[in-house]
Amino acid sequence: MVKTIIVSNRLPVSLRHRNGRFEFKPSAGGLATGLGSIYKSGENIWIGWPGNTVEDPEQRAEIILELHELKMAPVFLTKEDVEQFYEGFSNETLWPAFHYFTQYIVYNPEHWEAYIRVNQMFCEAILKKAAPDDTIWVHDYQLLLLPKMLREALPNATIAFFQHIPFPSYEIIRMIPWRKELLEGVCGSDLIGFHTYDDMRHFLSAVGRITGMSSESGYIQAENRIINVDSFPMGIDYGKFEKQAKSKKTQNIVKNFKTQVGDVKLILTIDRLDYSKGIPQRLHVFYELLKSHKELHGKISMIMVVVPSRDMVQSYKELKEEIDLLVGRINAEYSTLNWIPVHYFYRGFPFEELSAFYSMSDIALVTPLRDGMNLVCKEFVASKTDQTGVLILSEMAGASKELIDAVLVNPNDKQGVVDAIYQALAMKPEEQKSRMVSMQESLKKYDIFQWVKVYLDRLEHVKEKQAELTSRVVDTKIIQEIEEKFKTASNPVLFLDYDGTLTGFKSNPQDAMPDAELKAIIKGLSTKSQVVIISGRDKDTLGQWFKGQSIDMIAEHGVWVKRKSSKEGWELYAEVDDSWKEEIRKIMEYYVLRTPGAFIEEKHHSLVWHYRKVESGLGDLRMRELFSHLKYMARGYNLQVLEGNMVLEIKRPDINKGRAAVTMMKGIEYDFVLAIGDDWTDEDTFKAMPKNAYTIRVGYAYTQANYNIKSYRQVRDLLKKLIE
Ligand code: GDG
Repeated sequence: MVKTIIVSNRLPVSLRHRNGRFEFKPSAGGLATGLGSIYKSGENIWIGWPGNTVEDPEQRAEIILELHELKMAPVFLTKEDVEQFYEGFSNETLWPAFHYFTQYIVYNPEHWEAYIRVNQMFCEAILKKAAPDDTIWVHDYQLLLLPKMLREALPNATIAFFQHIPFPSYEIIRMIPWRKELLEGVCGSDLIGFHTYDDMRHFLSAVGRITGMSSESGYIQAENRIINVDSFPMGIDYGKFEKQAKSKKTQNIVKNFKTQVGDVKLILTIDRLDYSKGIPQRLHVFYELLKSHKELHGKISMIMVVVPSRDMVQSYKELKEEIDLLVGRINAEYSTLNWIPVHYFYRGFPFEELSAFYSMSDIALVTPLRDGMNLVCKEFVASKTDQTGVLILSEMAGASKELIDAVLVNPNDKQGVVDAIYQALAMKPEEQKSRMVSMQESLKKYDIFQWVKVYLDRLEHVKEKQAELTSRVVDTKIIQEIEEKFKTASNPVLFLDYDGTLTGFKSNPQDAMPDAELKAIIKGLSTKSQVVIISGRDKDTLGQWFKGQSIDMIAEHGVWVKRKSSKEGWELYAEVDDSWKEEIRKIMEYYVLRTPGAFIEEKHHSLVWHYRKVESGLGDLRMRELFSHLKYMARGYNLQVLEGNMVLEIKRPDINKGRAAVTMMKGIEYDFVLAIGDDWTDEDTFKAMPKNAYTIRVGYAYTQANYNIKSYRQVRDLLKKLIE
């Protein structure tokens, strides 16, 4: 049976040493709850690091057995792995880069080596458990290389990746020396998920620029499959927080806590210790609030929970000291005998006490400088079962895209946040309620269970889409069939497009001339069959490149034809009316002037605007602009504007490769027809072919052709077979 393997750096349990023995403490995190129904069922399993080092082989064996009972399998990391892979590359390179803290990025090749090594260890641990068709769902930035490693070992597996932290702009990613390997690593997946649309947009742009793979509508076109990239904002276990807040236990804690803090308005902040969370900035805001609003003294307190995290890393140690100092300063300056401005805790709390904090607070101040999603703000909203309270939320948290009824703030705007707190303190109960109700409705609907479901449904959908495309891929059986039919045919014909089909693309189109191998293939084919090169190229270039070959040629998408039998040379297949060219050329020239690297190619029946050599992104932008400009002009002249591979072409609509191919075949009985092409202009050829023809599109795009083939290299291999 096909099983699902969940993989994350940390298992949903923590291994602790206690009096020479080990014990496991389950994690109460949202992800662990959400995925519980998945990894606990059937043969499924969760693979990851248990969070502690174990050197003794006997103890390791014991742990493996115990975890097996919990449907988990461990990856054991050594102290060195933890230092270099986890604290090093993951938390000192990727974490700061992905959260836009470029000043903290450490570029250490040894850490990078450890990152590769540990990703490989994860891969090996998975391969011990995985069958070829299993589903493997990899989580987060510590394992960016893993999807590709898995793909190489298990080409047919379903591999999904979800990143819990932001994905930054290309400008940041490009700073990391190992950016290409990291992106290619993730692209081993079938589905790549992020919390927000901005993250996915940044990822797609980085993939396009750094790996060269293009994408359309969230689908990356990889060499042999499509990869879907999408946004899946993660939810919480809403019911659990709501139920706990209402429980007797929590309400008793609330009563007790309230007596202790006294009759004050409470502002709650809860974070892991991390510079991305903006904790010192928040303390500066609170200081400013107390300084500028003396009337609030004695009437408002902050509960600040900072959960210890990564405190072995230098920048975190410094952050802890900064927070300690700031809290000390505020309390020293403003405390009275019966009022403490900041109740500060550097530790975690049991769930029922956390719930009490959420439930009793009037304001949650969630102001990270950058956060992938932020679950604390969602948990606060779910816990406010009496629908009072105000959420102040940073625009830099992924959650702000969903919780638009929060009071949204820019965490760098100190006065703005001070004002937001003041606004929250003055907010009427009706307004609090209407904002709260609307946020609660949304969080209830898109909870963690829904998130898992939507993600896995999408994964299934991608696999179906891939299957549709691969069912048409030319395999050895089809190659054999084509070979047999070709070799027994008495009157075969081959229609072969040139660029992208018989040869790769060059940044200068004139450099893509046929090499010796291609010339030999064409020569070989032409002794056994009629060969028609059917291209958008101009007739002079084609004529020169295939001089002396015994073939037919169709140039400029069917304007010109040269028969091998005819002594006349090139014949005009279509009436050329180029009265429109002057005006259109002027427009195109204007776009060339504004776009370094762009140039115009003039053909008899068309004008082509090339942007292959233009800075990536800019070329696309200008092409879209030119497209809409030309579309408007084209109507008046009855012309057609077509988007090709890094080109925009404007031409008469009745001239196309299909029409030329049909004219060429008229009156001749062929018993074998093969047409191969790589772009939209070849779709006209495919459509025009007789029913029994073999039609093949290069690349994995949707097509009218019967089959797809990977690249021009495979086309050459196929053609070589025909002349063997
Ligand atoms: C990463 C991304 C993204 C906190 N204090 C206590 C406690 N917590 C729990 C909260 C919450 C979790 O920790 C913190 O989650 P966040 O989402 O706020 O932040 P990260 O840890 O940075 O998580 C983040 C997340 O992944 C999910 O994709 O949202 O952007 O950085 O669930 O409740 N739990 C208990 N006691 C505490 O004192 N029991």
